Amino acid sequence: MDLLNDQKPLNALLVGIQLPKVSESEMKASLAELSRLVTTLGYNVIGETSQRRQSERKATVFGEGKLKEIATWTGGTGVVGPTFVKKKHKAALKFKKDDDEDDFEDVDLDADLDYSEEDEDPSDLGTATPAKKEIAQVIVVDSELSPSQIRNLESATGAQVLDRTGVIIEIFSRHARTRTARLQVEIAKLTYVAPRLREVGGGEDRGGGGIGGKGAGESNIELDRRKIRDRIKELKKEFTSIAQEHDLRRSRREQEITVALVGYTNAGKSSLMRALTGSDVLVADKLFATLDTTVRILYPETKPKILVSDTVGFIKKLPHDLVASFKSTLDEASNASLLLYVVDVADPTFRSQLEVTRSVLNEVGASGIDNILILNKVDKVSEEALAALKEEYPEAIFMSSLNEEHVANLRLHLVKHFETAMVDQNLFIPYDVQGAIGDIRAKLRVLEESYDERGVTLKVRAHADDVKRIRIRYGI
Ligand SMILES: Nc1nc2c(ncn2[C@@H]2O[C@H](COP(=O)(O)OP(=O)(O)OP(=O)(O)O)[C@@H](O)[C@H]2O)c(=O)[nH]1
Ligand SMILES: [Mg+2]
Repeated sequence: MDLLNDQKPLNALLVGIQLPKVSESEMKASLAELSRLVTTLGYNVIGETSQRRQSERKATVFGEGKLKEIATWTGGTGVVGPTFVKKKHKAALKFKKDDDEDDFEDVDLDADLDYSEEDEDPSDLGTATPAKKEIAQVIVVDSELSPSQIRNLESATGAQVLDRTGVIIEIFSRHARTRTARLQVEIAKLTYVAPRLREVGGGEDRGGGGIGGKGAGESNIELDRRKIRDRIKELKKEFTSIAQEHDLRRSRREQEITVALVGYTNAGKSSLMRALTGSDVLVADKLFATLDTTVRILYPETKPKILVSDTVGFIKKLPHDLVASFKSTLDEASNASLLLYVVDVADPTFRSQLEVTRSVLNEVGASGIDNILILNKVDKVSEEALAALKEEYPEAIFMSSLNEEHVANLRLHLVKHFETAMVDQNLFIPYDVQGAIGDIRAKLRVLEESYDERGVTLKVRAHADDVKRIRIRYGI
């Protein structure tokens, strides 16, 4: 992980494991996305390659031929050292997180590695050729690897090896700004890093020496791991207390109408939030710009007011530790009155991105909530493509969050959406009832008013519950 903090840009080679169910174009799209992620971290991507494999769990990850090809990019031997392939390391243990904070259980991340050989398809080999003198110092594999797999690849390539999960966690870690986001990221990061700890300085054999005796390296690692466990416990405790504050704030909002913007990273959620609420949330052409939930009022304000919340974006193969850590942030979505699924329609993979969004939201229990599909960034697609999309998604709202007219239409659509659940009622307020008129004007939409000698009659359009609350409060 140290290399990630290095100042000068390092060259990276991206490598994909193409599983049987993955098509050629899906593999390409996934590598293109990985390239954006890796560039976000400041690396210089110099090439990409992939290999078809039956599983992601091969001990050497790729076949002999592929490893040799990768080594031409890195200057390595292309051969996994004999002490590596079948060697299991104590440090490969991960402690399973449990709801009961004191109960950590060791789980071996290398347990289900497959040590068998697999034939290589010659058409996969040699497709990548390094440009002159360009050497990759880093290999980024588009999957999650076990600690032994990382070690084996490093042995064959002589380069630093990162996996997709590590890359995503690092980006989250750099973009986290608020205390909540930082805590969540740090918990996820430590959970990811702990089992991958190893001795620095190539002392990978130190832990294995002597029957029954612990090598110096191993005990150091164990010590570090215990420190990490303690730190995670501490962070979780701190987080629980913050989470309670958040819950409190959320339950105060429960009476209010909230619209949550959800969707893949970079879809344009924050841009839409800005446009709808006139706020200045961060908009950036980078992945995972937003890691916290922000809540603002729909502008111009409606009565009752509509709250809009912006949430963390999703990505394919979102590391599980991150989903768990960000669950409370996503709770914002599961408590919303309406979800806006924001999609970047100019991205050729938007359909699978929508799938990812749906499945993560299912996981956090937000699947039953009303939703509207927003196909955003229409300014980036051709007229013909747009016409075809309109047939494919007749229900969707097509728009650009950069277009004021489109945004105004969406606002109107939202207002109407909530109004259909409203009823028109007459409220009679005798002159001797104090405060009621002001309260009603602040909270409900008043359509008409008429006065007589006994009091005021207001015709309001509002949710039946809200009207009932006012009636009870003022006895009217
Ligand atoms: N052309 C075009 N670009 C847009 C549109 N909406 C957003 N963008 C751009 O897309 C990029 C990402 O926008 P954000 O609003 O930060 O995306 P996000 O969904 O909040 O992304 P994360 O916070 O990373 O999840 C920015 O460069 C925006 O300017 C649009 O309608 N058209
Ligand atoms: Mg954002």
